[in-house]
Amino acid sequence: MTSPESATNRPLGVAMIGYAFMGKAHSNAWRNVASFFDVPAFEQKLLVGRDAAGVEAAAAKYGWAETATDWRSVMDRGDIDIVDICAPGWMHAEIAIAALQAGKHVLVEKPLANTLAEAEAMAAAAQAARAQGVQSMIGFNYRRVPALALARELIADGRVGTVRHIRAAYLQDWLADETAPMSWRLNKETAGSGALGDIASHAIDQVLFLLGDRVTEVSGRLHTFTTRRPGAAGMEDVTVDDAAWATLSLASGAIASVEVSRVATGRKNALSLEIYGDKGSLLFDLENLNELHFVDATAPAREQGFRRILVGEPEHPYLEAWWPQGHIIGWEHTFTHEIRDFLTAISTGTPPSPSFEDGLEVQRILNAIEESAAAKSSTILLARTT
Ligand code: SOE
Repeated sequence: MTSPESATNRPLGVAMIGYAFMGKAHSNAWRNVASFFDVPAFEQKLLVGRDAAGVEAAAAKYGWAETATDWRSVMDRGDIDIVDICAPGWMHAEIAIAALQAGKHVLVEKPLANTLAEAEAMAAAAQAARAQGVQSMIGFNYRRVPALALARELIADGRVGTVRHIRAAYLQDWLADETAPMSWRLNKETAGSGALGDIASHAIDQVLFLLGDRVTEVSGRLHTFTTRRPGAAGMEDVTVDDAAWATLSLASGAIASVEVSRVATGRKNALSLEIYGDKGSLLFDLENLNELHFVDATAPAREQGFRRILVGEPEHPYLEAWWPQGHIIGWEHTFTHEIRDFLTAISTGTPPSPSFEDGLEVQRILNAIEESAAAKSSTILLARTT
């Protein structure tokens, strides 16, 4: 099983499955990436969605050459080398495993899957495909915020010393209105979980990414504030959480608190991270994503205090490719960086990060939070996997 493009040296053919919010964000990235970064040649060949008229309209808008209504048709096409999965979580495992087995490189949106069993099957398929030169990556796009990539570098360079604790919060309010309608995101069958899988997955991935650490113990709590919402069939049961809390113990001895909500009135898309070490600390807030606040506790006491780093220099991660210094970027650029890293990994044959195994690790932690919450006040020990 070798990827087909290597035989002919033609541009990589890309198919995207799903064209809603994430499909739009990824399409924008596919359209822009080659204008800013040196990436291997590729073509936006095919957009797949179940509704023929909807997918055609989206393809015309987002620059995809053709459309299809059945994702299975992608797997036999010799001109498709990359499958980008932006469909809802309940479809991830089946599509990703089929694509990997057909020798296609796969990028999949987070969370990896809706269940631990599906995530395990996906990680196993990714491992088998990798041995054949077929790459896979999970789209935790916030790893590609330049300020967070810089924070990771500063932590790795020892600039905050030994990290003692980290606060990760991801707060939104699109469900604060109790009359907001039912959707697939509020049903356990289709979404797997609520705020937990949707946004705690990001917060937990950041803890692992920033610290390069491993979670050993989890204690969690989940809550659903509005248990019934208007749906197509009248009032329907909400079967996922509105908000989740967890404390995580890390192998290094650090402790993380994670707090996520989709009913935090006034908060729109507020991912914040605070990292406290014995030599310094870092603060990040997605609502000001070009800023990182850093205190260097080794400086003389009378000079200490948080200083604001405007992450807009060509020396900062990813930024050399964009604008002259100080000309800042936005949320959508994180997806461009993600596609750039994925394409680079394919062309160099280097497995990209975060891998499906990284996605599985996040899924294990999400699962442990659910188990701990269900058991009320228990702590779940996570088995060492590597
Ligand atoms: C919706 O809650 C959502 O779009 C998530 O699904 C994304 O992953 C996050 O980036 C923003 O919020």
